Amino acid sequence: MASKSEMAHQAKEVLRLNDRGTYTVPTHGLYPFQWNWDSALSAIGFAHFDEARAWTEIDTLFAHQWEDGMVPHIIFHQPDEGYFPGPEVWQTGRDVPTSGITQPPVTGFAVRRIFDRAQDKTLATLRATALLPKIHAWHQWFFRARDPQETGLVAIIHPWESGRDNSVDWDRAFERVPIEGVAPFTRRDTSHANPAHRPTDAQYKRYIWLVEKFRSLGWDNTQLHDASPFRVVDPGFNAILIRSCSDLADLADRLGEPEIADQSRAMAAKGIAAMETLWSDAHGQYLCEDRTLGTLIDSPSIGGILATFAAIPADRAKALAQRIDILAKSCDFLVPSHDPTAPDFDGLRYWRGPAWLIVNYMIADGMKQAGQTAIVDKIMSDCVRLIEKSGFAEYYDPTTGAPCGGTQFTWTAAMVIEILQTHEAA
Ligand code: 9WN
Repeated sequence: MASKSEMAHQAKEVLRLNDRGTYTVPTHGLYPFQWNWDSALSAIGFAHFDEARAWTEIDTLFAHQWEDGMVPHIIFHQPDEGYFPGPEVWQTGRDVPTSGITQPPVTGFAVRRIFDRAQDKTLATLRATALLPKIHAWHQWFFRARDPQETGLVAIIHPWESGRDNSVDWDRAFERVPIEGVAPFTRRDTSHANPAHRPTDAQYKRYIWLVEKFRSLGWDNTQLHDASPFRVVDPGFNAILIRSCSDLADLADRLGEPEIADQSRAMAAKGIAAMETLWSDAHGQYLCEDRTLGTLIDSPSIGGILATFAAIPADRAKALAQRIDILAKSCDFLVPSHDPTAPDFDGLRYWRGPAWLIVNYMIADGMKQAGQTAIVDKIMSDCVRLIEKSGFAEYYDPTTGAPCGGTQFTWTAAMVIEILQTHEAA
């Protein structure tokens, strides 16, 4: 790939290619619908050249928010045979079908970032003011439905909610999910992407077992948390929620919504304090917690590093920067989604090793806030090296930089636009 401006131009082309008018698909073929955190992060890319389109992306997502506050992880805007599981499996009973679980709530962060930079302040104020109570309702839903014991941290009840679908983090807890008794199905993902880059068949059976279980409970979120055999507290996921609460609080102050500001700040403060329970001195990073067992999960993944996206204490951020330096010794491209020296690392398989630009961006943003600038520069320049070497892939082998999963990927392209515009070292 040629110059930075040529790279930015190509990234824009990817966004246009995947633009369906009022929402984008993550990539043609493999993911033909709207995904939740993909849309929020992609809007940050759109905002650099089309602010109105960026706002529309998020508006469309929130037009499908459930009455209880949840924002689903997939909106099935149009029928498409190319993806499994489709609406006929989820059966959530919505007019426009959606899935019945959620995804990392990064919209609060994205909306604040787009608002802060907006050239068209009138439009930004209008759109952000309308979104504010909806995003707040989603955050409140999280603490109500996914933290019934009021610990300050929320659990995911399906690996798809984490956005890190087949992370090593879930393996042990996932063993509690039965593999038998699931209605027969045909996977579609493996006809679009290399099966060696995707989750296994056994994992898919468990993904679907959970969907069938939640469906049998009528997608009633007052029941799902306690009924799920899979309940894991992910530091990365919680950091995204906490960061979005803090950003929403700042936005609410500026838009004259003091009650939303106070409530958001309280949720963020409680979350930050509770995050300390996930710290592991032995690993030098945060770990996931198996909520069913009440124990930390001995798995050195990127979830515990992404915790830096929230305003964690400075000494923790410093330790995480050191942790990334250690990871850099065993791979050529930061940040691997799993420690390359750990036995379960797999550099090609999805969230069990590959590097992802969106996660790199959030980690770098957190490190920047914590003043860890050397590691920010290293991560950002690795992002650009990955694009130069392998184009706008879904994810990359952190050892070789080889492209994995889908191609011409929307959020990867969006991050490229964002990184080239905002980081001098890139
Ligand atoms: C299931 C769309 C999504 C991302 C997730 C990523 C992958 C879906 C899948 O693709 O998940 O939600 O079918 O594999 O893991 O983070 O949002 O890009």
